[in-house]
Amino acid sequence: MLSRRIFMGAGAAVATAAVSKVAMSALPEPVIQTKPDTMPPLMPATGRPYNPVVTLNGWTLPWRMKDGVKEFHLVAEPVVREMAPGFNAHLWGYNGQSPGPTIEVVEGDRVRIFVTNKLGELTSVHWHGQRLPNGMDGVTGLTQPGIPPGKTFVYEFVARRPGTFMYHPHADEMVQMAMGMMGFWITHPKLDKGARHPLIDEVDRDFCFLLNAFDIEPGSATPKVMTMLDFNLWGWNSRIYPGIDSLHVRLNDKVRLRVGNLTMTNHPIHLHGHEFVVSGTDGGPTPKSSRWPEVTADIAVGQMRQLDFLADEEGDWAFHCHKSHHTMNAMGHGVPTMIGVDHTDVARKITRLVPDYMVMGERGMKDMTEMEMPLPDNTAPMMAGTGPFGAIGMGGMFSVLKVRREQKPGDYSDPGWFRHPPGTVAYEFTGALPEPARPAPAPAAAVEVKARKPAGGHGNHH
Ligand SMILES: [Cu+2]
Repeated sequence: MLSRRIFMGAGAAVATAAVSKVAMSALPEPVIQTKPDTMPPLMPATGRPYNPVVTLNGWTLPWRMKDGVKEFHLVAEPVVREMAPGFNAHLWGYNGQSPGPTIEVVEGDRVRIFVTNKLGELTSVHWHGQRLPNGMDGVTGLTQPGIPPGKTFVYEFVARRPGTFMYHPHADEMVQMAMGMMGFWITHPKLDKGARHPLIDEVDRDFCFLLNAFDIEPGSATPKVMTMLDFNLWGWNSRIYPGIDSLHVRLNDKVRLRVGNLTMTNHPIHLHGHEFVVSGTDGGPTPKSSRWPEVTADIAVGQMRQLDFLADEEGDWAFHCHKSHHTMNAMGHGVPTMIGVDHTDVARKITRLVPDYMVMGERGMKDMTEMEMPLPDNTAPMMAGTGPFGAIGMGGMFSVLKVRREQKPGDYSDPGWFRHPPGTVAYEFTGALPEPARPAPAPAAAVEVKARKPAGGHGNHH
């Protein structure tokens, strides 16, 4: 539950005649979120108006206005994040979740962020991509001392240019980012009533999420923080499919997707059924003359891409990272390829010696999605998700864009699976075939039939 305690009254109007207003005013009470659901957009009740974003499996941090300044309170702390149903990770984050809440402000806003450190070590917050005074840039040792455990620091600056930004620690960041400390920041353009920004088009739906990666052994809950490349969980906002919510839009909506990458590799993010343009980066909106249609945007490490498109095709459209290993959950990388190897006989012999031996991937790996395999407690299956036609067989960085004619403006609820008009679904050919189709035979010769029991790596399938 989002405990949206109202800030008014928190300070009970202390007379602040001669004392520093920041030092003496009570902190805004921190707002904590404990659920990983996608929260509806937070309509601004105070400050300049703007069209809010929707954070996938996340939320926007409420603020209080104090003498014309927008005040936020971030709390860096250990959190339990449900990454997918049945799988909880012990991460570090902000205000109850990893990633932290999205911060939304308007160009020209003066912003004050209180950051309380409830971790056992120093932290800081770097406001990735912002124009700000150097001493507010959040680099421990370089622009400020680290925030000691138990202490609260104050950052204050004017959100000078509109765009999409991120925040993350610049203190022991290998560990703190591997543990899930990051968040989104949106600075909406300041517009006079009825005015249009030359480069930032108005959209009907505006979604944002961060790409992140974890290395958590099957059966455990805490990430291995030394991992550099061989992560086994590829997430969007610290969720993995089928834990990532689908994105629900109305037919002919103008849609914006803001995607930031705080992993250690690039992610080609691919949308089915539509073309988008890259309308912005963390450097700001792109000139219109520089935009061309794409269906995949490669998002490099430390980058943000803002993708705009018209949702003019009804259906359930896959939306995913195009690196096929990033649409899988924890698995054993040490598994040999068994496609085409007929090991019926050898498996029988092995089973006499190793009773729990399981023949893997003889026809490909898809069998894994339908197999009832015993998994250690607190482990997400490698490939999962069920659609209207059966197992989807995906994990990791995968979701679905649902475009519906009947979706109401401003309604973000799940419309269910698409009901395809008759005659528009791929179907089986039932006429006569020139030759009967047979499963591919095993290659006759030169096959190394060496059955190894998958082990090592983060192998959890036996
Ligand atoms: Cu990827």
